[in-house]
Amino acid sequence: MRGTVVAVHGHHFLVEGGEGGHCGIVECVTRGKKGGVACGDNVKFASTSAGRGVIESIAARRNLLYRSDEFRSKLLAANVDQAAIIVAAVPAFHEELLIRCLVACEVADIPALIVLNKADLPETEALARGLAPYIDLGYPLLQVSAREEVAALAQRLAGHTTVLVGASGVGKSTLLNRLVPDANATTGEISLALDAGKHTTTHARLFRLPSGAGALIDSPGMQEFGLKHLDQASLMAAFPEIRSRHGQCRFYNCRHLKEPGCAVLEAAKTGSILASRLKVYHGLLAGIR
Ligand SMILES: Nc1nc2c(ncn2[C@@H]2O[C@H](COP(=O)(O)OP(=O)(O)OP(=O)(O)O)[C@@H](O)[C@H]2O)c(=O)[nH]1
Ligand SMILES: [Mg+2]
Ligand SMILES: [Zn+2]
Repeated sequence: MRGTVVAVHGHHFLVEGGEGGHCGIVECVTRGKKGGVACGDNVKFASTSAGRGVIESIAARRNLLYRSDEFRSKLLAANVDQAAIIVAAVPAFHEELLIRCLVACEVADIPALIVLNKADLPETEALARGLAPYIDLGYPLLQVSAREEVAALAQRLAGHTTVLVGASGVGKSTLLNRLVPDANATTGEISLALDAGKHTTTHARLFRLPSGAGALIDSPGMQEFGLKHLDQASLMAAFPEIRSRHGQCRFYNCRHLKEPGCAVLEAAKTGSILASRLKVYHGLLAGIR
């Protein structure tokens, strides 16, 4: 039988059997130590008993969003149409995490949009201004409030499979519950002492949108987004403002570090490239060499 992985719990996977999940949920394991199954994967599985089965193979993926450190990879979602990176002014916004999420999407060839949640909070306005340059980079920026108005986001999601990613506490699961009312996802308070979320969601989970077309994948919030899987060429291609200046530096193999005649460094000097983004680029480059 064929199905879609809708939840990953360690070595157990919930698989929705049949097209659009009309055959119900089957709890599966993998044969041997295969691992590497992501939420959104299309799999072939064999039924072993009522409601249980074994995953036999994973179909070729259209794309895969994941993070990685020296030791391992953490798969976030496979076969998505887009990623919605959720940010908020509370808990404190960390731009480097946003940039790393965007880089991961670029490398995986997944279109990304930025969703500024908690528009009902007064702190949001300043952050919205700070994020405006991202629109010029080509990333759509939507302002929503999971407590008040999510229409702009609902419109963007219709008919697509979208993964929600971002820091803990930004409101991913709250947004999911608004958009998929019977999802009943657990949401958590924010730790005021730590100015951070409490890592309420522990597993990625896919939900069908109520309209029937499209799905939403909720994922656990992260503090860091490891990108050990980057190589130099894909790093340079992952920054639109660097990509668009390709061939404009004096040296054809310029890495935009401190080379003379570097078009990227020039642009940063005049403010047309964000210093914060260039800094993260340099950090990632240093991690590759
Ligand atoms: N004021 C305000 N609070 C919100 C909004 N959306 C979510 N929250 C609150 O933010 C807190 C965290 O929400 P969650 O949905 O659990 O956040 P999450 O991103 O799923 O967090 P993790 O599962 O830990 O990654 C909860 O107290 C929510 O009520 C919003 O639009 N406005
Ligand atoms: Mg959550
Ligand atoms: Zn350069």
